[in-house]
Amino acid sequence: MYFEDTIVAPITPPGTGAVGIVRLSGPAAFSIVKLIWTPLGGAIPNGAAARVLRLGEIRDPRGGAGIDRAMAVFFPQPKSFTGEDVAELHCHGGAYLIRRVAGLAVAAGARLAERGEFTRRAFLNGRIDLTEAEAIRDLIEARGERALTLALGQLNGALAVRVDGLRGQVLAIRAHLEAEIDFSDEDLKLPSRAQIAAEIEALIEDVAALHATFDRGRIAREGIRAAIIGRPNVGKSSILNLMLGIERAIVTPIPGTTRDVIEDTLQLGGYPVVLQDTAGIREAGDQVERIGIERALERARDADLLIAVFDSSEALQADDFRVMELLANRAGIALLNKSDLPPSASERQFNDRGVTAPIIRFSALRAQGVDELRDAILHQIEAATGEGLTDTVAISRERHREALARAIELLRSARQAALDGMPPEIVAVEVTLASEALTAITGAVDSEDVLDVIFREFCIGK
Ligand SMILES: Nc1nc2c(ncn2[C@@H]2O[C@H](COP(=O)(O)OP(=O)(O)O)[C@@H](O)[C@H]2O)c(=O)[nH]1
Ligand SMILES: [Mg+2]
Repeated sequence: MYFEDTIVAPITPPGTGAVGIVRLSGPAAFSIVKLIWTPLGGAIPNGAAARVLRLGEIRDPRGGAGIDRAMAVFFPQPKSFTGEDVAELHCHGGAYLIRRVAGLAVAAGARLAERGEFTRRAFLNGRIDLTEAEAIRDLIEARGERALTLALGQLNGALAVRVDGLRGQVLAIRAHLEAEIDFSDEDLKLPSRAQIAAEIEALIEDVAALHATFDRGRIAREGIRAAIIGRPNVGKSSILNLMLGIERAIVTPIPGTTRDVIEDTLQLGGYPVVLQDTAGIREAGDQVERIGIERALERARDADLLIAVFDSSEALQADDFRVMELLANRAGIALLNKSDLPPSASERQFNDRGVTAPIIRFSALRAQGVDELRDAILHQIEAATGEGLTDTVAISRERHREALARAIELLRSARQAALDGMPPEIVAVEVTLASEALTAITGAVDSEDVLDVIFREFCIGK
């Protein structure tokens, strides 16, 4: 499937840089580049031009004015990113310069590419499947090591292979059912209904296992949001600054200093952790502070993890008890800060009030308890992402999750139909729909595959 039009776009970010690249893709990509760019030292001999960067000059063909001294490279179809003829001009990275070069290409017949259009063409031309296309975006947007590993694995086809494996299982079941439909009156040993139901059950478990990787994928990509909460002056902002290693939030002995939410990202175990410092929660306060407290409560609600801070040098008070209540039934950590001072609050009081979160003695002043806090956060991440952290496959998108959920639902009703002794055609319909749901993840299509499996498994033609 090839497109008639040739698209062009700067593929490096807008702004200034050492190099800016303009890419063209489509049937006229080469002729357009040759119109605006001439190699230094004469024309390139035919056949010697592919995939080699060459120095040349860009000129406006209408006026002949020189624009830039730039490199060009040609990737002939089909072995290019999009599967079409692709050419790139590696120019000097000036914002105006790059716009001018793209403008020349448009004047010469190219059309400005839409967002993601190169990748979209790569998919439509069969160069990559949908999961690989998504992986390209994930790689670019990765904010931590985990996200990179998952995205690269997915780009290399890890998710596609896993989904294909599941589809293979579906096809095998379908082949069994179709054999029953086609050859039920012949003398063939066919799997029993209970056997088919058991096969479907095993498949449901495998699909569910992949479905369960969603949180890991999401957390790897987006990180976890950890809200630092507590009454005023317990040391929340000091803790944020200490964990980040920079003076991000203002620290003063005046209660109610922090009013808006201040957030920044920390890397822990390859996951981004978005730490959010919030206004101290208390009953009193002026109007601005009250809005800040509202926001703090909001963040506390939305956070994946609560880091509740208490001043251990003072007796616990009503506002502290309110913070403890926020910890109930949530992933949380309690920090007894200011442990460099003589203690007035003890762990026992937390236990007595039903706090089940791990309690860490901390001193932002002396930087004590930092390792314990990091470990506790990591522990929470591991709990949220599931055990198998070594698994390099994880679904990362709602689209994947919905497709898998649909497949599970269809397989459950197929299993039930098999157990109820429904005609094989009925079971086959559900199973086929499940296969289509899985297919939607990679965008691959199956039809001949079913026949292949039948012949391979049953050797009918012998
Ligand atoms: N002694 C001692 N003082 C601390 C500690 N952490 C914070 N403080 C002090 O407590 C006051 C309030 O700190 P801040 O971080 O602004 O608290 P927040 O209102 O909870 O954000 C400041 O004067 C800090 O220097 C600590 O671990 N030990
Ligand atoms: Mg503060």
